[in-house]
Amino acid sequence: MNQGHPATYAIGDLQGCFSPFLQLLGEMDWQPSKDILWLAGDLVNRGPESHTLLDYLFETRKRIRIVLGNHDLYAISRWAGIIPAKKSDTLAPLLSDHRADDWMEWLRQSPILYRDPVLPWVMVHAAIHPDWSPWDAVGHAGEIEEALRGPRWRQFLKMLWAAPAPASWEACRSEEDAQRFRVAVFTRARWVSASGVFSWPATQPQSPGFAPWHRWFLERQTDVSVICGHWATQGLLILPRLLALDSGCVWGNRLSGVRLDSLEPQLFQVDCSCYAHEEKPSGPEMGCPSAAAPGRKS
Ligand SMILES: [Mn+2]
Repeated sequence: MNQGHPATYAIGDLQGCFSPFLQLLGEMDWQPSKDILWLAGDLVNRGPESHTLLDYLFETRKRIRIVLGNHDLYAISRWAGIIPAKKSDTLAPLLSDHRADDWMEWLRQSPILYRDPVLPWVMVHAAIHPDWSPWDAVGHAGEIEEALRGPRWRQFLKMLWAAPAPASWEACRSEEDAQRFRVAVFTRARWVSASGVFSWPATQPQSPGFAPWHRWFLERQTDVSVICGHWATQGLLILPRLLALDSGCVWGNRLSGVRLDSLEPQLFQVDCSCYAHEEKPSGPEMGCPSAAAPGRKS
């Protein structure tokens, strides 16, 4: 264990699955009074209990490090009234809660990239561009964070939704293109070519020459270790400098977490098969029991 550093754990995509989250915290023996928890983004949406989950995270936020995922940016945009609801959206109970403004303001101020001052890990939701050094990545993430926190944050979100992201940095023709590209890299990327052309929506490569972003990244950026989520169909991936933690809880697979301040990452998992349905998860009638936040009335 890392002497003098609090016990630190990281968990993959929660997507509003509050009851497996509490179960996993129990398996880890996570103590909010002294331990730290990292969450790799996509905290909300698709699952049934985004509101209960955000309530818990907001109340324990001093012990929690988060990065924003594509679903979190979507939720902020829905809350701000910038985009209409998608069919698969499960955010209604969250958005109608009287505490929603506090929760969503907290998300809006949250980072896209988290770099720990002590532990050697950098956390993003989806990916880092294979050609971006850690310093470059911090700068690109900072451009997004500044826009989201700044006075023109609504215009920024509207702009993000107004046009698709260019497929490569070289194809960006304006600062708006560059912002759409940065957001897509950090929150949605999976497959990319050796020359840095991304295939945004794809969970499968669309042509030969594409590889998972981390294949090029780990080859080219040798000084950094990355924690990410987002890629449930790839599943849990533990490599020497990569922890890809989305093991598809909301799809009925597992919720995964690791202890980071040990010599080797130590894995914890809980079963989420109560979420396994033929249809996409759609509401609180799903099979998993709902859980109230400890110490609070739900
Ligand atoms: Mn995602």
